[in-house]
Amino acid sequence: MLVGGVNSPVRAFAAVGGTPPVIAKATGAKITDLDGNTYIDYVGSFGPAILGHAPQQVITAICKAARSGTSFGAPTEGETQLAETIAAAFESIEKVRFLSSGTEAVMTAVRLARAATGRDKIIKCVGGYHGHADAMLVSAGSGATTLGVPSSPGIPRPVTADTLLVEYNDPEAAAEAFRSADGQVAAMLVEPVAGNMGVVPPRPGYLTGLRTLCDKHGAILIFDEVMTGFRLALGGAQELFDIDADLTVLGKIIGGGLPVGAIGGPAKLMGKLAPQGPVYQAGTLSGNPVAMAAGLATLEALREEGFYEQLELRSARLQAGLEGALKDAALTDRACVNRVGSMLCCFFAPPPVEHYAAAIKSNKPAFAAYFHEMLDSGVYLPPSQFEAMFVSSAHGDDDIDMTIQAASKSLAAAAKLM
Ligand code: KE4
Repeated sequence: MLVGGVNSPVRAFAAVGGTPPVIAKATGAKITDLDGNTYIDYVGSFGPAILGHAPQQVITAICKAARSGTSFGAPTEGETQLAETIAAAFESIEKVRFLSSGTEAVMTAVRLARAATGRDKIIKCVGGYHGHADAMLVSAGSGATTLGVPSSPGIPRPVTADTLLVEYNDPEAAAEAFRSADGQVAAMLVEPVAGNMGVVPPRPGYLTGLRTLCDKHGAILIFDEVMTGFRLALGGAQELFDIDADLTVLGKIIGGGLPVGAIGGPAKLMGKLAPQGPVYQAGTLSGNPVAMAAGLATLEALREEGFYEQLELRSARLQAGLEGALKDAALTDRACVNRVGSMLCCFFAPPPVEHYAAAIKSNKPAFAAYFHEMLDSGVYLPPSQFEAMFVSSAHGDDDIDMTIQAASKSLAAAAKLM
């Protein structure tokens, strides 16, 4: 009945083969399929489940909010409270607009940047994923040009003509793109930690370099923190790397597992959005009270003393264990683990993996073999080399130990294909 059996392509296991289990329920770090098989889950709904699944405080908040009505199409207290909580965490955010997905939020941030600058061009990184709005679905054009061409049928070429592509972690490529389109660039849109090519951390100075380029060329720096926001720190990558974006895109964690997106930034810029300003943006379920309650309960838990320190310890232990398993499988010259905070991935590509060009050299059959061996061992990884594993506060030491044990066995299977 569903196209491809799913409602989002990555869930269909196309990158790893096989048929995805249908999940019946999830609690804490575990998910259980219809056949009763339980897995240690590192998908975490692709990011939202930083507290693990069905955390009591979030479920209680959802039930309480739902009993008062699920959606009104009118202002509520909860949306203001969540906006205040977000603004308190991000120095660069004075005003917030909620939407219902990260895609919508990116689309709006780009429209706002174009309106604010009167310019059309957007620079994004090859391998950066910012949702499925037409202008974002671009792949590198022919030759050395950075001009984006549609990466999906159904997108008119002119729609992507103003999207320029550069290599992530390549400051010179960004500088060249700004030079070649001098005076025409509305914004640089970047995942401050790339999480959609697998996990690729920013090289020292890269993000600061983008900040300087945007200031020099009068462009807006948009940090797509849909994945990193509240994941890497309360203030996301901006706190971790001590850099302020002009516009911040959020999603995933701020909805506590319910559909939410958000953009945030200085009042002067955000004030251009309707109804205060002329830049139109709207949504029936934007700021939905049940989603706001779920987000608030989630962020409250993240503010607890020591939350991120504990998550860092667990995540570092997992990385060390996976690296040890790679060493035992004699794969350290052909595979590596990249991690920033509680987002990580095991690349089946020679280290270091610092660019998309390196990430795509990954041995996909080896990853697929590793993925299925892990699944058979009760560990559910994101079903693609180009996704991030997420550790939650619900992942206990036993879960980490079991995962490491499973990896030792699974990597042996992968090694046969490398
Ligand atoms: P949504 O429209 O899926 O809520 O958000 C799009 C988006 C925007 N920006 C970043 C950095 C993102 O990672 C995403 C969505 N991430 C993917 C997984 N990498 C969602 C999973 C899926 O597409 O099913």
